[in-house]
Amino acid sequence: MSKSILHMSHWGAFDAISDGERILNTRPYDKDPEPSPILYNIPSSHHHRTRIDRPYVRSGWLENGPGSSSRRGKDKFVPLEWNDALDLLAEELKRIYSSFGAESVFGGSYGWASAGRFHHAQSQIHRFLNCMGGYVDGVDNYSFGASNVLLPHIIGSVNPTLTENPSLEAIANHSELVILFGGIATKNAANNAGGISRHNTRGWLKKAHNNGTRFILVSPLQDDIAEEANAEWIAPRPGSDTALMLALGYVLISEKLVSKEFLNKYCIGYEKLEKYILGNEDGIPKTPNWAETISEIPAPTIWKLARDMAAHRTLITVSWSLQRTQYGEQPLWMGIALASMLGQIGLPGGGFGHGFTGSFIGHNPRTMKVPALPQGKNNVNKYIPVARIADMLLNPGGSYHYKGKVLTYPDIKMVYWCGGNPFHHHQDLGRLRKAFNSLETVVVHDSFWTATTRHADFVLPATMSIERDDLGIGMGESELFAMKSITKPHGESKDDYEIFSELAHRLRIGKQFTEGRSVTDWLKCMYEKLRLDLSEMKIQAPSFQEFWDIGTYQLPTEDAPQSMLKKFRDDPTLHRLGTPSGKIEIFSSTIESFGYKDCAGHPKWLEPKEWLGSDITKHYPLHMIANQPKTRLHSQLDVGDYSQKSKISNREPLRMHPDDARKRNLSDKDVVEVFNDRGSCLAGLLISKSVRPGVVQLSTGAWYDPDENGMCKHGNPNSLTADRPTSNLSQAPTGQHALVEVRKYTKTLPKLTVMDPPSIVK
Ligand code: PGD
Repeated sequence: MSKSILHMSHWGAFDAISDGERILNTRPYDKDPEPSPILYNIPSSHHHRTRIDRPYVRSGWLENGPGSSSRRGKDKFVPLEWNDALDLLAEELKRIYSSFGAESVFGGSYGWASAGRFHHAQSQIHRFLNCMGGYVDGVDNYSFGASNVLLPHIIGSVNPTLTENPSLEAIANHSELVILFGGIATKNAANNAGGISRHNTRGWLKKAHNNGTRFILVSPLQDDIAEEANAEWIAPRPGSDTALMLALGYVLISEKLVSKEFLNKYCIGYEKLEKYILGNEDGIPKTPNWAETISEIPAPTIWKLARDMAAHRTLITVSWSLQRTQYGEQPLWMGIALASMLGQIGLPGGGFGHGFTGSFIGHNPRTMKVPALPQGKNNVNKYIPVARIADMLLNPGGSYHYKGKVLTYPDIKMVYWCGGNPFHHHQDLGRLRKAFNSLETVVVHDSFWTATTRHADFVLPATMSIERDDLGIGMGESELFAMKSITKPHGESKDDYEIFSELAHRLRIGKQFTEGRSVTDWLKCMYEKLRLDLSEMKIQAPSFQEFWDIGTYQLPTEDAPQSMLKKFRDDPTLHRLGTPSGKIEIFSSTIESFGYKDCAGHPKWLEPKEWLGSDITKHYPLHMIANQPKTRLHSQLDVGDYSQKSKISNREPLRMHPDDARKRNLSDKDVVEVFNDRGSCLAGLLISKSVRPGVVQLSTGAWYDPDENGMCKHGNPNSLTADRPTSNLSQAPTGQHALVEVRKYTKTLPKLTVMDPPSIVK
């Protein structure tokens, strides 16, 4: 029997036994109290028929050369020897860089890829393209794009929301009332970028509940918090949270429960918000009755909740999902304003929290940086907010607003992607297809025949992390893992590093890219840097070999945070915030000066284009929530057993309230068609009372599988979502919400295409 090998993934550490080729058994890391079952997608995906076994080039690209093509996504692929594929690609890179310059290459390459510090796909591609002369980058992210841009104006930086959220321990010990706008979903806490050693959200929620903490979930989905919290459920119309928060503020004002002391000392601009809440700005007082007409939450519930908030140590949290909608800046900003009105920011277990689902909120954070692969310098000064990719490709030279500036889109000829799946993560995938068709050449490295690889011209097979050595540690985590390869690579696949090295040698930038190091040399070099940093802290870490043999190493940590902005509360002069005033900006004159109607100087209720109060409901009366999946991370390993078991007639499950199913004459397990003006997809129906009436929930990540009319046969919600930015300020993605209608699918059920490799020319 071979010995078990410890490895790390975004959804947890695990031990695996293999015969060198196949994984025979996996077991979660023995120190993980609540391991994630997503782990069980790994063995079944490993040698799945959709693994890419060797390099391929799209048949139309070989026939006609580079250029726009509507065959992308439908074409056949020609298998090539590695040397031939890399020679051809090196020539194409030379042509693009010499004819159009580095400004014509989009290498933002957004995506989570796999755990591992060295084989981190984005670092690899950025390093390579920087050696080539640079690339057009994508800034911000799909997770918290609006927060990233808004928060520097409000609290000086996004960082407090990544590192100072009160820990679950602080909540269990100090919070009396926790109001979670958007929840703290266990499925989201299962994943952490770079890895997670101990899942513990459910345990802490249980402890908090036993200690008497009262949880109130504000969400259209009841399971956005674990049962252990025993939460009360308030289910507003999706997208109406800002109205609800404004009315809570109205009660605090009218009952004189506002902490003027806190506002005067730590905030600026409250008076303008108060004027708006009282209706002195627009003639509309934001009363609980007003909020009831918008959110459908009864006014008495709002009155009572506000009084309870003022009477207890209260924590208000806003999830990342709330800002992933049109005007997503508003609930976040208003959440901070509301917590400021209560005056508890900086007190243990009180104040404000954001993005309460990353595992890093449950741990004592590490005190030091961990080494990463240096990416080099990008000499191209052009970038786009990451979610503007289709706009950029469809409007070269077009202008758009961002952070108070007017920018122009570059003219992109080549897209090079490594470690992401835009045909999963972007909105309005039909539009993205048109955008990709306009390109001269598309290059993708991935391990699987995802929808993105099917839309590429060059497809280069990347190893999975289980097939290579790496160093693993998650965001904020303190346990470093020796991620040892468990099996040899599938087919002829290579690490991204090896692929880029071989290309780099052909392009005479080999030395610059590799610095003459093998993978093991790099791992040793990165570890030695960490060791040096530790020795400066008077800590003697084991040698690389000792660490590699033991398998893990515990880095120093600090106490878990008790509350966000504690230091600022303790001393607002010494720890002034990075805002122009150094305080929390409830009104931002900087944002006001941009003159954007869709994001003014203070938080406001702005009616979204698509929500249950809009006219569009005449045709599309259901509000679809396209949230993160339970059975996989994004689209990763959708072919794996655990993800596949959740499907209904091979389609992604769509949840609907029984009243809505009855109105449409639908039964549990029916295959349904979900549609709107932008597109359609099939899904398998799950009738559930955990979904608010009027709402349907379809998780992201089912591999996009369009038929000849563009209908996704599998159930990817981004075939229905709008490619609409949050606002002119952030230009962030809004994939969480869309209006749709659902009907029974009565035609013969089409076979999925995406679960098999594309047509290969022999
Ligand atoms: P993943 O499925 O993680 O999705 O979007 P993202 O593109 O990150 O894609 C990673 C890809 O990398 C996979 O295809 C995987 O096989 C590949 N890969 C893994 N390891 C390696 C490697 O080592 N090398 C290479 N070359 N490839 C590798 C996620 C994005 O989706 C995110 S973060 C969010 S928060 C968004 N959420 C929503 C949402 O809430 N609603 C909608 N409608 N849409 C969303 N999209 C966004």
